[in-house]
Amino acid sequence: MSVEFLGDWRRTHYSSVVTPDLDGVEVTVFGWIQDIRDHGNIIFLTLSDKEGLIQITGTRRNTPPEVMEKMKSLSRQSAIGVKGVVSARVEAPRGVEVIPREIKVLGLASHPLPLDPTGRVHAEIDVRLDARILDLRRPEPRAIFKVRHKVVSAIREYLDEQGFIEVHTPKIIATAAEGGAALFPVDYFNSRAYLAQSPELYKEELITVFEKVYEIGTYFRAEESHTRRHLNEFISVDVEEAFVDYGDVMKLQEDLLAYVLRKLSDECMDQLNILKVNLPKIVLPLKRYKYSEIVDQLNKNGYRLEWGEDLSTSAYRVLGKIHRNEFYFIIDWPTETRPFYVKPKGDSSQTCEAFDLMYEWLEITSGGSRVDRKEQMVERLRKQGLDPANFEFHLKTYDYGMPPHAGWGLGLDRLLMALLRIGNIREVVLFPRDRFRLTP
Ligand code: AMO
Repeated sequence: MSVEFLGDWRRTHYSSVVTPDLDGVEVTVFGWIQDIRDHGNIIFLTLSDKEGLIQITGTRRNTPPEVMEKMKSLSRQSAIGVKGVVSARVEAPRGVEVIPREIKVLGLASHPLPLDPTGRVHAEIDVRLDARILDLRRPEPRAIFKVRHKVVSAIREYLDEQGFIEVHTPKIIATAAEGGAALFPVDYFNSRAYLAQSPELYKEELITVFEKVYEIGTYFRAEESHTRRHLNEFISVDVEEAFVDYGDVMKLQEDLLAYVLRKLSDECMDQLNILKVNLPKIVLPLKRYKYSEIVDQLNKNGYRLEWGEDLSTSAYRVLGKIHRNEFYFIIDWPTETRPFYVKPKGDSSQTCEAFDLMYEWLEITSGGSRVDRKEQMVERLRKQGLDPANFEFHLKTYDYGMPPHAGWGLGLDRLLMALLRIGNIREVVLFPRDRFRLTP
């Protein structure tokens, strides 16, 4: 079968707006063939477009013979255009179908396909990711990415409304902001550069100009760990604000979360139904547990943790059991567990003004108040074994009037996992990058 030209054919209707009240109206629809059922005198073809499905029904009585022949030879997932007449019929899905007059084959699918996009045949995640485009044609991934889109637009709406401006900071950088171990090096002409792990230092500098900034960006970490919550490339929503502390930005974080949840329940019910999930419920303010309380909770539940230690994956798993269906903050972490830019609390340097937003076992966000005095910054860098000379440009900003400030970085992919109760980060990322996957 040969592929035809689009010519002057243009879509008149998406599938979703072809409804029984259009009975008798001529329409042009485009899409991909999801399914074909050939009963001889009658052929049903399910066409899928970005809005949903519409049934195309060819019959010996109403459809030209050459169109019937064409329908018989079409392959599933081919892209086609159909000109035909809408027919209201109760037995058809959604009570409506299109009787084709003419069909154009616009893009052929060659068989066998590596997986079945109707989802009737189960496929493991690696098989699905290898054929990700076909996989994305299944209703569930489509629903996930529509929800993801809505989450991103809700975040932008909310932060814009609060007076933040969106910024874009460099992704090719000269020095690490989040520790050297997890940097991806890049050949940069005659020198060595790295892929950005976060916009941390830039966003802190920018609050001395714009006061309230945010960035939704792609970041890179060369972590070797292969887990269900880490990727080597991920999206973070970063916020930074001047003249506030970590309490203020925690409030911003939870208000934003409530806004996103409201938006999804108002505008994404169809997708949530496809995914069969109920959104998590939250009551504000979210609980704020001190790190020391978390240590007690873990020890009471049989997990040995000394004050000062960072939480391991198995500690998080225990926390997940204690805090089922709960979004909560862990605050006031030991200073040693946090990066150099986080501000130690009051006179004590033992704990710092840091927090994580958690959902059950999963860390969604980390943030805190920042070191805003140059001398303290130099001291913190040295304590963490970093050379202040490598941070010359950042330290210079402190000479131009660095106010107290605070902010956070929210893992967008992890937020999706929590909202949709999905256990593997790869399900919520279009083309995930991990140690073993660089394609497609
Ligand atoms: P942190 O390193 O905790 O903090 O990162 C912020 C959030 O980003 C997400 N995240 C990841 N998601 C997927 N794969 C990864 N490998 C990965 N690493 C991190 C997590 C995490 O909570 N500069 C600070 C933020 C701040 O203080 O403003 C930072 O980068 O959800």
